[in-house]
Amino acid sequence: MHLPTVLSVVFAAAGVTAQLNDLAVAAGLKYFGTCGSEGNINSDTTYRNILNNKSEFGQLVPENGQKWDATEPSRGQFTYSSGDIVAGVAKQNGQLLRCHTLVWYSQLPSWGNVTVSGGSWNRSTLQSVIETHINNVMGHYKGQCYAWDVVNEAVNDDGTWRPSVFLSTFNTDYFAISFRAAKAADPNTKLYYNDYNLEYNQAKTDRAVELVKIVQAAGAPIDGVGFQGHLIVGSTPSRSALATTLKRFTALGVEVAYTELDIRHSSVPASSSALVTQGNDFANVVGSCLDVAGCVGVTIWGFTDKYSWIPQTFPGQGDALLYNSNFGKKPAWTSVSSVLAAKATNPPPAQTTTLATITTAPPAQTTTTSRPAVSTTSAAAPGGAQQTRWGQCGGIGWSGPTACQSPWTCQVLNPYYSQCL
Ligand code: 9MR
Repeated sequence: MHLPTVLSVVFAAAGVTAQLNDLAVAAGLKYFGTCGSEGNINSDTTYRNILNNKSEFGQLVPENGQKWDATEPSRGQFTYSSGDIVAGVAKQNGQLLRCHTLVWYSQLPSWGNVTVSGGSWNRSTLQSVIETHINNVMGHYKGQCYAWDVVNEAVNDDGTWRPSVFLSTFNTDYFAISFRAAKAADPNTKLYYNDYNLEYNQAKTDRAVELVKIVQAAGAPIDGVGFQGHLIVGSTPSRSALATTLKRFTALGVEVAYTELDIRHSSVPASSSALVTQGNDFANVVGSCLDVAGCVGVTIWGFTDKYSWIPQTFPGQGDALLYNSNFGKKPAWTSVSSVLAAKATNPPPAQTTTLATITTAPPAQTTTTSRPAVSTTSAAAPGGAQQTRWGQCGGIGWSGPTACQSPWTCQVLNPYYSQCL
């Protein structure tokens, strides 16, 4: 039987679907989400229907609609027609909304002959422009955003501060200015610093750690750091290395999340073995989030290879997502669902005994009162216990029973999930 089908049977019996957000929540995350591409929502029904599915994606991010050039195309003139598209879908479906992004060197507007990036600003005038922008945009979405990317991509890959009108005007003071303005505009949303290539734990990561410390030392609020996760098949760090890097930030008292995950092939079409490697890479990233208390969720930067920013930016590369161009689920989808399912069915020993724990909430908050029919065997049972039909019996991170009740046998479906079939 095909794994998604197997998982569907198991989780349907337990009261949840084997879809990514349901599995992620069952595994203890707040969400599994995707960005939504404004242009395709009303033109592609298949795309829209998948995006609408809260069991698959419990959180959405506007891909472009909330950026500065979209929201304040003329100075002091605000428009939300694009930003409201994805926000509206999330609202309609009861999905969380991640909001993206406020102070970024890119996608800045042209304001006649006075551009944000090219204008001759002093501290006072540019601070007023930043505060006006943040106040208006966050004001419009007040109460709707689980989190906001307040400052985006302020560090170069070599660990130096990225040049921008903000850096040249304020040096690093613009971080605290932006986070303070954000707190004033919407005190109840999580305020994030968001960047790519933090995953490699090198000079750029060191500088991002410093950024968080700078904001904190200024007495300004910062709640989270977003690891964008624009990664490359075969060059993605291991699960444990990724977890180590995430923990550098949670040690500072902020939460972390993967915010724009995609893992691209260096050349397409990908071979079948490259598709498997891609699946393992995705599982390592998602698994690292599961391994770190304080990693709240994973967002992929689009779900279908049909629509992705990558081929335009990296010609000849791509196919970086979980669904192919025909909306078929790729091996990477199976790997992600498996690593989530493994955690959902294998909560820490002190917390539970059966699959019933996955029906309502993260393991720490649940009880073990029902649905013994799904799995009568303790997930953390001592040696000798035998798993029932459909139950997990192996896989990376699994510490429960590895034998199956007769006549079922333990079959390896992938490195993360073996099952009694
Ligand atoms: O996916 C976005 C693409 O449609 C835009 O053309 C591009 C413009 O800069 O931005 C892309 O999204 C970026 C995100 O906002 C910030 N991190 C990097 C993403 C990929 O470039």
